[in-house]
Amino acid sequence: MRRWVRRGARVLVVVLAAGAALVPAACGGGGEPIRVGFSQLSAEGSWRAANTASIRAALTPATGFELTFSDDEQKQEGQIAALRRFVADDVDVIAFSPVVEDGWEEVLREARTAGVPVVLVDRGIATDLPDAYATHLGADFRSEGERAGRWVREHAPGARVFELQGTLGSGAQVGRQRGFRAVAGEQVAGAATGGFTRAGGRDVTAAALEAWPDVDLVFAHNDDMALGAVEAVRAAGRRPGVDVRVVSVDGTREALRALAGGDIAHVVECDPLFGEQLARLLRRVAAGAEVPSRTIVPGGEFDRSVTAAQIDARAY
Ligand code: GYE
Repeated sequence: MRRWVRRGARVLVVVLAAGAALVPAACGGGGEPIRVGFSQLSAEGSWRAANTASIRAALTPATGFELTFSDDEQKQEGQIAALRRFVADDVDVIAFSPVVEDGWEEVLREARTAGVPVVLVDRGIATDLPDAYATHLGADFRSEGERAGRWVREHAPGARVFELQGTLGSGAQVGRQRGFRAVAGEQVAGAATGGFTRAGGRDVTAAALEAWPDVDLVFAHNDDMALGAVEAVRAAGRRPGVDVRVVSVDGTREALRALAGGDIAHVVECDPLFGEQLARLLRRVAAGAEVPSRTIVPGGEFDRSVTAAQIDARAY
């Protein structure tokens, strides 16, 4: 009741201050806007930029949302602080993309006590807390790692692999590593994290090629690092695609271009453009409707047969 009265008053203020033109936009089809607090883990690369753009485009006053967006720069403390602000603001729903899997219990308990539902976006969390969150929308990272591993088993069964890991402890790193190792674990000669960035991928691959001279395949947990790895292979005087093959995850336009050109050997797709799907889910959660505990965003795979038309059609 308290909520309804106060929100009603707030909408009235908007109408009075901004005039009639704002009314249909703010209502987005009749009701009050759904107030969403979203903590994005950072802006570390092209996948994330596309993901943020897709979410922002789907959660607008015209579609019935009032979005408070927080970019928390790869810091879990920053994300926890953002979540606390959202609870204090009494938003209708919290959504967040957790930078790592562990350490969310306390803040999720606070949200639960305050009655604010939480939606996990993209990466997941590891917790024993019952009903820690309402639902999780994102790709199946383990299956992405398995598919990369299957490609390696089939096309490079004798290769020695350097695994270029994403942010340690993140759902994307943990899942991709588990999946890959379950299929092609015996081929892994060494692993190190490049933090999901291009510069990280380049520097860490340069060091790995020295540490493990027999490495002739890099499995990168994302495209930005894969592109950095290609640079490092070249700088070491070795030929990408010939002396050292690179397998990756995401499917950015730049990586698909490198795939067509032979610098990258295979790409497993991870689709960041699920903003509209998130909007539908948030509407249901805000309305207190039943939602599945997990929704998997599907993704395909690209090999060297990728066409110019497919590359041009990429939105990220
Ligand atoms: O693959 C990578 C980004 O969590 C799925 O995060 C996401 C990953 C994505 O840094 O490019």
